[in-house]
Amino acid sequence: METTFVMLKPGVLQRRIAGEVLNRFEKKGLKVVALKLTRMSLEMVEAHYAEHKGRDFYNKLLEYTLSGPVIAMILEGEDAIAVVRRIVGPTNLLEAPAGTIRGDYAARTRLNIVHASDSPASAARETALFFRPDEICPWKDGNAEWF
Ligand code: 3AN
Repeated sequence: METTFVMLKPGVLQRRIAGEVLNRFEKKGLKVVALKLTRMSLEMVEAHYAEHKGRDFYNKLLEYTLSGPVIAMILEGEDAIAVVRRIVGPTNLLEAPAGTIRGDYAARTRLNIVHASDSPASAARETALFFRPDEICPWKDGNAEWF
């Protein structure tokens, strides 16, 4: 089992599609083990997007991420990091196929709806940035004995 970090960007609440986006992950069978609606601080956003500092889209990305509340979550499942990235779809708008979240909901690469960790190291770092250990709530899956 693996956990991954996902953040629904401010446009998701603006467009009232939070339930639909979360539903994509739940329907796949991923377990939500932590979930919160929160506003990121400037320090958090800078830490979260540190690898993009200096890129031409960096300032707008920061402003957009700070423009309203985000929904942060931790999802658990077998190969959760890769599975979630496949459900989310590629970063580039033109490469995101229909059927992925970005392919279905994003009209701009910068406003591409959802962030999902791309490696175990970033999942651990992003999880720690958003959640205290006592905010993570593991629960028993009734089907687990058949996995
Ligand atoms: P991903 O979110 O797929 O892991 P990253 O980490 O490369 O992609 O990019 C972080 C965020 O920066 C993206 N979600 C997107 O909002 C924005 N972004 C990335 N590349 C571009 C780009 N070429 N033009 C505009 N915005 C971008």
